[in-house]
Amino acid sequence: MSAADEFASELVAGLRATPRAVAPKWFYDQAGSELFDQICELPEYYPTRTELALLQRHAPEMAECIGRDAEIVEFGAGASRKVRLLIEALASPRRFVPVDISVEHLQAAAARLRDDHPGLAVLPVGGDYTQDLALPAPLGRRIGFYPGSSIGNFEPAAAEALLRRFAGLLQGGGLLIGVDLVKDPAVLHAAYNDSQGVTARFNLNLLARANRELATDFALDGFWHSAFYQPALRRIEMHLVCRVAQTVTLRGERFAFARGDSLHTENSYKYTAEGFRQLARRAGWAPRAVWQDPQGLFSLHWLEPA
Ligand code: AVJ
Repeated sequence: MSAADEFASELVAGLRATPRAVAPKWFYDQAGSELFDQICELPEYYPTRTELALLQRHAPEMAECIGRDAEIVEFGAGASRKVRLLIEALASPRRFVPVDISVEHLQAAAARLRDDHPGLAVLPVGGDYTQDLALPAPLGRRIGFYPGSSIGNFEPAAAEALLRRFAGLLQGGGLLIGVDLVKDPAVLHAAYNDSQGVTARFNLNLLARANRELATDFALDGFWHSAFYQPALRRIEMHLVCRVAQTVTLRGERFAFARGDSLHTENSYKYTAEGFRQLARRAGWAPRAVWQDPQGLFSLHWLEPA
C-alpha cells in the first residue's frame, strides 16, 4: 500500500470511529517535522533542552554503558541533534542507522551528520518502526537510541509491545530511551499550549496535510487546538475541536463535524522513573542506570535485555 493510501485508510477509519481519533505519526510530513523542530526550541517545551542537557552532562557514563564498536540505531531520528552528543562521546561507533517515517527530513539530517563526521558510516532507513521494519544486517553489537519520550505516544500496553519489538530488532543489544516525567500539570499545560501557537499549527497541520495529500476539504480555520493534562491517565491529550460546523469528504465518504466535535490526535503519557522501569521489566528488559535533571522534568534510561 502506498503511504498516501495508508494515510487515507487510517484517516477514514479514524473518522468513522467514536470517539474520532487518528495516530500522531501522521503529524510528521515535511511541514510537520519542521514544526516539530520549532516546538523543540520553544521556551515552554522543556523536554528537548532538558534531555540535551542530560546527554551533555552524562554522555561519558552513557558511552560506558553502550561500550565500544557499537552500531547505533535511532528510532524516529528526526533532526538527529541528540545523537550527535552520543556519537561524540563514543570513541568509535561502527555505524549510525537513523530510522524515520519522514524520509526527506531523514536524508537531510544524515547528510549534515556525514559532513560533520567524515569517518562515520551513516545508513538512513526510511520506515515506520511500529510496523514491519527491515533493518540492514547488523555491523557488530546493535544498540537502540529512542530519545524525546516518543514512547509517550503509546498506550501503556502498546508501549510495552513496542519495547519488546525493539528488543527483537536490537538482537541482544541495549536501549537508551528518553522518558518524560510526571510533574506539575501547569508546566505540562504550558508545554503543549505555547504562547507562539506553534503547537497549535503542528496539530492543525494534520488537517492541512490531509488537504494536500488526500484532497480533503477541511476548513483549517474551523478548528481549535486543544491540549490538556488528564492526571488520572497521566497523559496530555491533544484534540482538534470543530469551531465551525462543516462536512468533509474523504475518498467519496462524507463526514459531518458539528461545532464542539473533536478529533483526538495525540496522547503523550508521562511516567515516574520507577513506573517506567516497571513497564520496561514487563517488556523483558532489565532497567539499569537512570539519569534525570535536578528538577525531575525528564529522564533517560539504560535498559539491557533481561
Ligand atoms: C514527540 C511525542 C515526544 O509528546 O511531547 C510535542 C510530540 N506534541 N508537542 C510530545 C508533541 C505536541 C512529542 N513527542
